[in-house]
Amino acid sequence: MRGIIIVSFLLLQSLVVSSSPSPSPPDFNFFYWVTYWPGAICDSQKGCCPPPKGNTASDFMIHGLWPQFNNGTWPAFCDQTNLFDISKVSDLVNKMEKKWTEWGVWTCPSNETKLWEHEWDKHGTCVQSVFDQHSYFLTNLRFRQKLSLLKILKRKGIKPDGGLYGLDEIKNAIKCAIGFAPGIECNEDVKGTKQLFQIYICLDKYAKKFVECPYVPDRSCASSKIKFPKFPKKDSLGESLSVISSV
Ligand code: U2P
Repeated sequence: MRGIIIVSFLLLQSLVVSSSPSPSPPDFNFFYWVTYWPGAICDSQKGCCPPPKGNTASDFMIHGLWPQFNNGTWPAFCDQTNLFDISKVSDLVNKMEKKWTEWGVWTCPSNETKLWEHEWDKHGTCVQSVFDQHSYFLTNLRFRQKLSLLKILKRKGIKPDGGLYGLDEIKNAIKCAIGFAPGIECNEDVKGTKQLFQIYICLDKYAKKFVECPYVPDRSCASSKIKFPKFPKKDSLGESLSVISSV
């Protein structure tokens, strides 16, 4: 009888182990969660095209969640066998249309799903030890919901009004809210003024908590004061298109 109990126990154990393989730990070091400011695309040399549905929030847009190595390099396009499949995120599309669409550069009209496809195929396929397609997109949306960078900046008087603000002032406002300074990427408006383009928030390799950035990208703001451009107006579409067609 005792023998039967021991054999049954061992059998049960082997079933448990084979039905829940332990996932291999991520082979990268941390994540950047990156958002961009559409105003900085539209008043740059390249111009922009608003997303086709036109129902985006007047706020930072998600760019993506990027796995990173501590030495400043990153993996990309890791798996050709699991490319973007919109049917896997159909329940999230409504939210993605508001918070994660591309303000197209060069291509008009802007393609709604191109950025989603690109982000999964380039970055998502390298983080499958942590996320499947659905949880990759959901995690981005949750961070966007949890962390309102625009509100954080506005609370410190930093507004998208086309004015100049201290780079350190912007970093400190975010550090005050989440405990860690972000990386800031600038681009230039048509007059060559450096402006706030993208914000890089560092997350641990499971994307569970904010961390000190092991490596902050040097994103060439090269100026102690940078412009915070206005959010593009709906009727600026014609202007944006003419910028593009004149290039
Ligand atoms: O810089 C060009 C693009 O390379 C990806 N990138 C850049 C810096 C970095 O530290 N990590 C990283 O992944 C970004 O890829 P995208 O999704 O835009 O193609 C970045 O824009």
